[in-house]
Amino acid sequence: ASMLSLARNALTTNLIEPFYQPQVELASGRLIGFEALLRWRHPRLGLQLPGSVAAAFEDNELATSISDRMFERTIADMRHWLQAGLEFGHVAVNASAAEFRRDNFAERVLALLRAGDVPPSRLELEVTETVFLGRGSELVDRALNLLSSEGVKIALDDFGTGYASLSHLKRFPVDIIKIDRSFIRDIEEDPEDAAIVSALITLGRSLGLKTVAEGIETERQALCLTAQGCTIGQGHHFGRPMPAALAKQLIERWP
Ligand code: G
Ligand code: G
Ligand code: MN
Ligand code: NA
Repeated sequence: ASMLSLARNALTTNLIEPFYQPQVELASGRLIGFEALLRWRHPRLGLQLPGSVAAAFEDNELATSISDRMFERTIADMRHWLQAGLEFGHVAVNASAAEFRRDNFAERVLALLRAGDVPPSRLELEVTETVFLGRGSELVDRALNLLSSEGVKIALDDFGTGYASLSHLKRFPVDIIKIDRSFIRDIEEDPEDAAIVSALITLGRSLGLKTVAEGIETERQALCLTAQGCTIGQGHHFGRPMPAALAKQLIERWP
């Protein structure tokens, strides 16, 4: 069967789900939220990463269904955690440029939050700078401003690897910048990476933004970033992406 028909089938059989990766406040070690990452439990091939559904994302209708599924699931999980009295912070969900250009994307997300009784401030949207480029940018502008005015937080993902036009930070309602893991990997050995990361942290602080360092794999990287004043860390050092049930246990047990 083609990847498309497999993906269609995965949707109808509920095999596409968010995994949750913890985000930690570096200064205190507190758990402050999660990034939701799409995973597909393939019946024969096992757990698949988002790349494996890339073909499905090319198909408009299917991409919309997958996106809807991710928002439905993450909002349902947040609702469940809130009802259980668990303080999980926020959940960050990735949204592609195509998703933002869909009719009523913002309205649909806000309606799901309302229906689930989840405060919009619990949701973060991770976008890359490609959402600002090309055709349909008025739609993106509108969607971002509507979401932001309702309290949804906006994070710029993979910051520093794309166009990184600083005017985007001024023109759009950005709350958080995520420093790409390609800069973090060699931060202790490579003075250029260290300098770039330090500049991004300073930039974020001056603009009143939170900075998330991605792909932290060692204690030493975490310490180095904390010393530089980075606010939030994410990476295998703190935890790998995990199913909702395990994320719930993590919230309950985090020191
Ligand atoms: O999850 P990694 O584990 O492999 O994620 C790979 C890429 O897929 C990341 O760049 C991430 O932004 C993207 N991604 C993960 N989950 C989603 C999702 O639910 N929607 C979209 N649009 N992108 C996602
Ligand atoms: O592009 P985006 O930042 O949304 O995607 C995050 C990607 O980074 C996912 O594929 C996720 O599985 C991966 N990831 C998360 N933490 C780490 C880490 O500590 N090391 C590495 N190599 N990858 C990570
Ligand atoms: Mn991301
Ligand atoms: Na990223």
